[in-house]
Amino acid sequence: AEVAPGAVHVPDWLPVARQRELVEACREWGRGPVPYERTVLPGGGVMSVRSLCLGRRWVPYRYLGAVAVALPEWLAALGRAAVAEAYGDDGGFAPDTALVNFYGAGARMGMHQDREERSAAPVVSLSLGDRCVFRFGNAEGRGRPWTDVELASGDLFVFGGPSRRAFHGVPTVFPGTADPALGLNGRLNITLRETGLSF
Ligand code: MD3
Ligand code: FE
Repeated sequence: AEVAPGAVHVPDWLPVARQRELVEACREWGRGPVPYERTVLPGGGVMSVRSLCLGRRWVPYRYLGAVAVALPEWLAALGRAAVAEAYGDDGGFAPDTALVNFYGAGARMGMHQDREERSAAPVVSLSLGDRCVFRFGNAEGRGRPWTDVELASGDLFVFGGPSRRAFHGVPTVFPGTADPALGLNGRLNITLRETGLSF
């Protein structure tokens, strides 16, 4: 479903077996040299989400060159397949970064824009585990109008074109709603991005 121009939601895109593999990969990355961490914002606020970055390193609000953990080619290929699924063509999508967000009990993400990437490429979002409310706003500011969409495990969302600059956030995660077969207590979101930065 096209929620707004360039914003395409594909519910239940990933089969459960693939979701399980992704959850296991997310666990494995967390045991590596770049653990999940709460981001401390320049104003002193601490995000409730725990994040990990593959490929580039992200600090608020920019990417750094040092690549501590490579972005696996199979994950980049999944991103290309995702763009092809949403738009009918992968458009040569070549992500160099995956940002993985973990939402434990009570975690949420305030309304924000993703402006660090120097590329017109879309962002691919994959959801795993607990269901949530994803709030998709407008490019002018944090306020209304917005559209609330429920995201469930296995859902794909691709944000390109005009939707790329829209404010968005995750106001609510519904605890205990993940398929028990996933063995995940909380919600994981993987976003694949082209930073457009070369180091
Ligand atoms: C719309 N993550 O990592 S994914 C983020 O579910 C982020 O963890 C949320 O917002 C999450 O920056 C939402 C959906 C998403 C990701 C990137 C976007 C929507 C976007 C970039 C531009 C517009
Ligand atoms: Fe975002």
